[in-house]
Amino acid sequence: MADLSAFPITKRWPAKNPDIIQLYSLQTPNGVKVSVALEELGLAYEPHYISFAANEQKSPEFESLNPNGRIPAIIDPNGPDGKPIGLFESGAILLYLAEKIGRLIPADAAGRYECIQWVFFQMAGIGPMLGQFGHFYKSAADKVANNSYPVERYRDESKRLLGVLEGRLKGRQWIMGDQYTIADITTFTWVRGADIFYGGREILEYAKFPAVSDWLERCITRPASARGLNIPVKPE
Ligand SMILES: N[C@@H](CCC(=O)N[C@@H](CS)C(=O)NCC(=O)O)C(=O)O
Repeated sequence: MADLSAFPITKRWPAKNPDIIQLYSLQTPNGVKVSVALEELGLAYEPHYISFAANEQKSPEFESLNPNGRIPAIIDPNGPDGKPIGLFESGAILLYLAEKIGRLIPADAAGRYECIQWVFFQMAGIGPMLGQFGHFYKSAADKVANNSYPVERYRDESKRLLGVLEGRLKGRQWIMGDQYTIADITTFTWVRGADIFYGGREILEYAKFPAVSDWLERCITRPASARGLNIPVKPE
């Protein structure tokens, strides 16, 4: 049985089965990226619900794994050289999981870098911009009641990025063409999130991005991806 005692997070969220991947997460756009990938890869894992309501992501135990105090994070008891590894940052986790199994990422070097390029495009663009849009449009709407500037700024930048994605997806089934990859997973979770969490579908004019809308539908109806969107479940 794997020894995870070097990871203080396991004291607060004990592993029932320390031999499988431990996931610390919540059903947010960044959180579900990892459960979707784990489901798609068919890997065994144990999800732990990190409560934002209780600010658990800022607890010393959680921050022992991710000093940035944000979900998602994982421990893989069977990391490189068979040793346990802890990881945070959803893009790094997706890349690690895809390369561990050799799926959800193109096998050839050029395709691999192209895929990583689109993962970075999401991590540095789509995620932060749609996230700021959601903050000002929904979460902090009362704070900007007399100032339309932040909403307009992030709305316009989000729409511009959706336009870039539209161009990429036109004539393609997935971001990398025929293969569903971590580039799709990291991106669709945010395009979905801006709609369902922030109610942004109309103001971001999704109707003007038909290739994005069709692709989003293809992503969320994949059985494994659909399962991952509902993990982790809030404990009773
Ligand atoms: N770049 C990070 C961002 C992670 C992130 O912002 N997670 C949010 C949830 S989607 C979070 O934990 N927020 C809680 C907080 O900021 O206290 C990643 O992709 O993993």
